Amino acid sequence: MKKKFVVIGILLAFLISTVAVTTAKHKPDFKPSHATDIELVKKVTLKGPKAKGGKRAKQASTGVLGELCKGEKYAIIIGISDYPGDENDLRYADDDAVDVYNTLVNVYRFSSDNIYLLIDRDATIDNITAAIEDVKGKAQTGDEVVFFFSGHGARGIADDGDREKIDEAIVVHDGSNLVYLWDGDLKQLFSGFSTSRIFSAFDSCLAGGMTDLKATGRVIAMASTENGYSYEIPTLENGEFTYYFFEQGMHGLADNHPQDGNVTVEEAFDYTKASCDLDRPTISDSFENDLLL
Ligand SMILES: [Ca+2]
Ligand SMILES: [Ca+2]
Ligand SMILES: [Ca+2]
Ligand SMILES: [Ca+2]
Repeated sequence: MKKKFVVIGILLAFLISTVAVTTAKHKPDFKPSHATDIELVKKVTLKGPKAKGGKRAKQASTGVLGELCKGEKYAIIIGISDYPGDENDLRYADDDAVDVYNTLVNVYRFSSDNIYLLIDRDATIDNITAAIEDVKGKAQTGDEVVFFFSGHGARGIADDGDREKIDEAIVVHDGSNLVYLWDGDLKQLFSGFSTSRIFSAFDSCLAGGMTDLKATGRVIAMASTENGYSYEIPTLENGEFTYYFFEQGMHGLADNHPQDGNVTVEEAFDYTKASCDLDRPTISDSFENDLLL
């Protein structure tokens, strides 16, 4: 938790816990796939200050605004700093989730009624799958769905319905143990949506493995390559990717292609890629032209 925002954080947590959280009505029956040779790949919390600099990269943004969302906007936001036990805890993944929540509500005018915010102890496999099924039941053609995860990643050999030799997972929990939600499982959970307008973002190690969620109309932004680490930076009080994408980029700093008062997902990605020193963000963009949330 950020020290200077603790009071605000407590207030916000109170508000969220009393009014804003939409709880899933679905009774989940989803079980993640069995896997072997699992290797937990922990997000790295930087010890010292971050190096200066940045790189120019090939732009993801075309500068042309794609079709706008004319329907409802839904989001599932997950951030896990406090995993069961003390071995695997992070510092800023919970802050990442709160910042993404605030960005969607304040910048992109999402209704808090349509946001499932699952932080720490609430980010159980059952709550996550129930939230996805809930949104799947609600979202109509033309509606928009955002899925965000900040926490650890893992790799392993999973029976998750695809033909990959090595699978990547996001790491969640069931209240007492770590639970691995594999790329093939997520692909299955995200199949059958009525809308193709789905943006997902992963601030975790090995996030690049989540390109498996690719489908027409979707954009997937990932903090790292399929083999790379992701980092959280104390001076930024966030994961590096989340900070540049949501905290800076989407709050206006990425608005340059064109500078029109809107920050598209592709603009935010370009800004993030150029700004990150440690993360190596990757994108899978199957949305025609630029996606404005
Ligand atoms: Ca813990
Ligand atoms: Ca897989
Ligand atoms: Ca713009
Ligand atoms: Ca695009």
